[in-house]
Order: sequence, then structure tokens, then C-alpha cells
Amino acid sequence: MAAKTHPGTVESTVPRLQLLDEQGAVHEDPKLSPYVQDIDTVELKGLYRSMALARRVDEEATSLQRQGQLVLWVPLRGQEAAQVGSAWATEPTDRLFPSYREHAVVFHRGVKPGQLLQLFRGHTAGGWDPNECNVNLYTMVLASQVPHAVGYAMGTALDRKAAEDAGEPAGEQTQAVVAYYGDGASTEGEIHESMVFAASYDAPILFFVQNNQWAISVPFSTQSRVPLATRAAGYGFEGLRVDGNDILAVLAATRYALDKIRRGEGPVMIEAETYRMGAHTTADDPTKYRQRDEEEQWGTLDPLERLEMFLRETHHVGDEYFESVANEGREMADELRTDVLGMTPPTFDEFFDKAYADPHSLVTAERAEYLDYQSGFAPQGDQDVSGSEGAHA
Ligand SMILES: Cc1ncc(C[n+]2csc(CCOP(=O)(O)OP(=O)(O)O)c2C)c(N)n1
Ligand SMILES: [Mg+2]
Repeated sequence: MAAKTHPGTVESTVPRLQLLDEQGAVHEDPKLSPYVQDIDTVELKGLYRSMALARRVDEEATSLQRQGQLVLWVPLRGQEAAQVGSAWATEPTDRLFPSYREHAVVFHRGVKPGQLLQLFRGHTAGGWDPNECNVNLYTMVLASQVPHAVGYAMGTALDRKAAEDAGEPAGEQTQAVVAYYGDGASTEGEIHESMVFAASYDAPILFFVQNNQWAISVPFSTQSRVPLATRAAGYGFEGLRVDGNDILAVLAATRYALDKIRRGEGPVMIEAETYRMGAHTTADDPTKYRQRDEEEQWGTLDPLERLEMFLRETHHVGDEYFESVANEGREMADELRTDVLGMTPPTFDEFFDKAYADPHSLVTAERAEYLDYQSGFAPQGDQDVSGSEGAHA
């Protein structure tokens, strides 16, 4: 579906790539098709399963937030193909830098849904160890992860060069870095700076933009007059524009990009055109700023339904498989709910221990001051919560 455009929009010279069309049929593309030759029925079922489980977790998390069990939730519905397809193309050694909606990406790297929900319950400031799964922590500050990712990519390239200069055997494969961000974040200055540095230093990085058409209530037509992929040329590297609801195109384009990056041919950018089907977060009401017919049109482009059509019609996968995935999703959601309801909140003083890796005298003093202040209150059981006074949290 064509994105809403501004009257001043310049016709794009970057073609929109697609392999799996809206009716669930595959077409050849000279650039992308070679990168998905190995994707057989087993792999396709795996891709479907990952998307479906991520969607089920997303639904459960939305309900948990509505029931007051999470502080906030950021729905991913609609973006499953962009996330699973791109993550699937990476090697476990590649370093990923998400923003805050990349749930399917972090699940692909082994982060458990319960670990992620601890963050959205306010029980942790992180959720996982970035060095264990090679995924940096979420960041809410738009675009801030992108210069970090470029710096990391420049560092890996320098390490590799230093090892080569010292005559040490080169590692098995060049580590690539993927920075995820959105159409709204793409207009932050950090992205421009990141692209200039990445191009100048030939950093092994993939800029992966999920253009979900909205930055909260601001439509994409306000962010850019051209598809974002066209911007890459201005920095001197390749930009690919893919149908982000077509998991095969996303997978192939990401593999193509990572191959190029590993050959030392500089950064690449991918714009995955997709749609945020739900609210921006559980604190948002999209009916205030977007039209129902737009949502309905994009609803016909659902990435899961498209892959399901292809699996059923071309790969003869039947109901049994889809039912087993749905059952697995239900069990996963039940476990997640039990897990979340059983989580014990950390005490506030624990946060002082997380400020620095090593003890710090100032933080130690602040912690003592805080504990002293807290000790001035009556123990929980003695509090009078019947009247209005003293009943506030
Ligand atoms: C530096 C900064 N400015 C503003 C915000 C407030 N904010 C949070 S999300 C968002 C929209 C981001 O849109 P986009 O980059 O398209 O990502 P999406 O939420 O659509 O995935 C804004 C403006 C923020 N978090 N950080
Ligand atoms: Mg967006």
C-alpha cells in the first residue's frame, strides 16, 4: 500500500523490493532471490512460529498492562516480519542495538519474555546482559542507540585491523552491527551524525529503519519527502527499500546487506515499510489522530496472514501446524502471566547498587541517607491507611 504522501514529495529512484506479495505468492527478484534459495518449508514454518509467538506475547503484555500489572507496554503488532526477518539474517556474534519496540528481535536472541516484562513492570532498569546475547538494552531516548552502534562498529573494525597488523589470525567472520530505529527517530540529528561517521570509517553497520508510518501522532509524510532509503546515497552508501510486511524480502535484504558489510564494503541502510497496527504505547489512543480506513487497508497486509497463505497454498502446510503454534502461544502466554504475577519488586535501595559496577563513595553515602530517611517511617503494618491523611503512595 502506498504511504500517505506530501504534495511536495519527490518520486523515489529507489525501487521497493518484494518477494512475497499481498496474495501470498512469491516472485523472483534478481537482487534478493539468491538470498532465500535455502529457505525451505521447515525454515518458513520457523519464521511463522517466531512471528506468531511474538504476537501472542505482545497481546498478553497488552492485557497485563491494562490490568495494572505493567507500567507501560509498547505493542509490536504489524512489525513482526520486519523484526523476525532481519534478526533471522544475523549471526549470534553480530551486535544488535534496539530502540524500544524490537521485542521479536530480542526474543530471537534468547531474551525470555519474562525478562523483558520485568523492564516494563519497573522491576529492572535493564532486563538482560547485553554481552550474553549480543543485544544492547532498550533505550527510550530516540536515536541515542544509533551513535552507540556506530561507535561499536568502528571499534570492531579497528580491533580487527589491529589483530591483522599484529599478524594474529583473523576471526572467523567479521562481526556486523545492526542499529534499529524508527521513521520518527530518522529525523533526529544523531542519525545524520551516525551516517557521516559510519560512511567515513566504513563501519560494518546496518541501519535498519522500521518505517511504521507513524511517530506517535506524526505521520511519515511530515518526517520526510522521500523514502528514507534514498537518504543513504547522500552519505555515500547503499540504501534498500523493502516491503517490511514481506518476511522473505526482509530476510533476503538483510542477508544481502550483512554480506556486503562483512566484505568491508561499508555500511548499508534498509528501510522496511511496515505499519504499527496498534497504539504507539498503552498510553496512546490512535483513534485521535488516524483514520480507520487507513488501519483497515494496512490490516489486509498483515505479515502473518501473508506467510500463512504461502505456507498453506504453496507448501501444503495444514491446520494442524497452525493450531500447534496457537497452542504453544497460549501456553507461553499463561506461563508469562504466572511469571509476571509472581515477580517480587526490588527494594528501592537496590537501585543504588546498580549505579556503578564498583562501589562509589558518593552513592554509598546517598544510599545510607536514603535508608536513614526511610527508617523514620512506621513499619508497613502500623500504618493507618483508613483516612485520607497518610494514605497517599
Ligand atoms: C529524544 C526524544 N525525543 C522525543 C521522544 C518522545 N517520543 C517517544 S517515541 C516517539 C516517536 C518515535 O517514532 P519512531 O521513531 O517512528 O518509532 P516508533 O515509535 O514508531 O516505533 C517520540 C517522539 C523521545 N523518547 N526521545
Ligand atoms: Mg514510527
